[in-house]
Amino acid sequence: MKTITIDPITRIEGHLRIELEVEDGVVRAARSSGALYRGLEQVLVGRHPLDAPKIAQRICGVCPIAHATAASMALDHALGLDVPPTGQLLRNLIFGANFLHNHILHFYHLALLDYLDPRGFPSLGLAPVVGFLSPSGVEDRRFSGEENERLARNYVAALTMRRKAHELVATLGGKMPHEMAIVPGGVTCRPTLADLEAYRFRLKEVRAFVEGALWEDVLLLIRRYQDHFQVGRTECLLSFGVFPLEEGRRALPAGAVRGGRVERADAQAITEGMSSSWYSGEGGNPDRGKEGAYSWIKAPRYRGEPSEVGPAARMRVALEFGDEELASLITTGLREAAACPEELASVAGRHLSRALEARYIAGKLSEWVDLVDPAAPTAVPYAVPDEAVGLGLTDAPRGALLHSLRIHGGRIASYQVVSPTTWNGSPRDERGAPGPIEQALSGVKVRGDGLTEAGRIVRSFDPCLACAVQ
Ligand code: NFE
Repeated sequence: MKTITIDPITRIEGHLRIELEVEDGVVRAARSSGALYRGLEQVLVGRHPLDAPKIAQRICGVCPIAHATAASMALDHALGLDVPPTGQLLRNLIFGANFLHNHILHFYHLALLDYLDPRGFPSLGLAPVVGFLSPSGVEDRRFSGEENERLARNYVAALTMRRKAHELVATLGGKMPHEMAIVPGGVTCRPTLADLEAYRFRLKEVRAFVEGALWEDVLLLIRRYQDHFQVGRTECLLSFGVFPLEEGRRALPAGAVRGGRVERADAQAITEGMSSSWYSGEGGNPDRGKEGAYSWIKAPRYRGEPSEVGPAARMRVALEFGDEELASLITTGLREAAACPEELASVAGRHLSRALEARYIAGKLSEWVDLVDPAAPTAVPYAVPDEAVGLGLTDAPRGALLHSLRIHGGRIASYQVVSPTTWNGSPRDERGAPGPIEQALSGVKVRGDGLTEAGRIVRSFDPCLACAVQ
């Protein structure tokens, strides 16, 4: 048995250490370890509740809109606020644009370099960055010269598309990262017809890229790596759903998958353990010396099970609970990729899920922007009570996100964040059950230093350690 340590694993957000125990070229056990502590939950204690959406956004520069949204939803709940329909549409338009940014970023700039070989294309003007585009240690490259060239061109084009997606957020949210509009009760922005037209104009370009280049490139990757539907698999999935619509519906619905069955999700079934995490005491105080612990990430569980969250969970759940348009998009996508629903929670399935979801969201944003009435109210007034509790559940680009708070004496008395990578990157729980990334790595055949296989599996989850360690 030999131990392979990858520390840090690159091309993700934040600092993740992966340890593999390998025997006869097969991973017998894996450990995923969050190697930094942030503690934004502590920063929020004692603050005015209205500070929460602004401070919580500082958890992450990649998904700040997710934290602004979840914090505002927790305050909507605590303050008993009903967001008016136009306010909700505008929240969805800001958040949806951030999803598109995340998915383009993940495929082209984080994951694709595990497959791409762009050497020898001086015509692209990429010579100065070829070393960066061809990370060392990557084996099993299967694209032809022509395919590599197309992917490398789209890698560069994706940089512009990410800027445009950020501009979409800023058009309604004021700026990006860390937008200014999402508040308890709705949004502060009152878009003019010109703002809406600016949003439409940019969205058209980003949508064309998502439906064209991104979709075609993901399909190409899947066709060359069809066997990756069998690699990095997990079983239990969870989605809180995202993009609230009228009557409590969400455009991407909530649900859980256990034992191959899709069921309604129940927030009461969520627990969070710390047995392998560097926290101790009632309040979960940081304790780097804790015996047997190996991560700053805690171990959330759904009905006691480690559960994968993210696009694969959302697409799997949407096949069951999504509307006809969404279910048919996923069914057609699965057919084109020659895959079945059970294979979504795999390396290839996660890429497919993200691309399908990006197409769906881009289409929905185009519909929603046309529904905005610039004269309609976008927020409701509120008063902050002395005592209250609130819970905000939404999916973020990387999966299920929970914010909860208790208000006492008009101030935040406690604040909790359970982010997508807390779920996916979690360490073993008190039963010794490994987290989803650890499960996905177990049993995998590796070559040499394991960088190729482990990198592809871990990055397929799109981990963000900055979010995971509060
Ligand atoms: Ni820092 Fe985030 C998303 C959240 S992941 S990126 O998506 O919440 O843990």
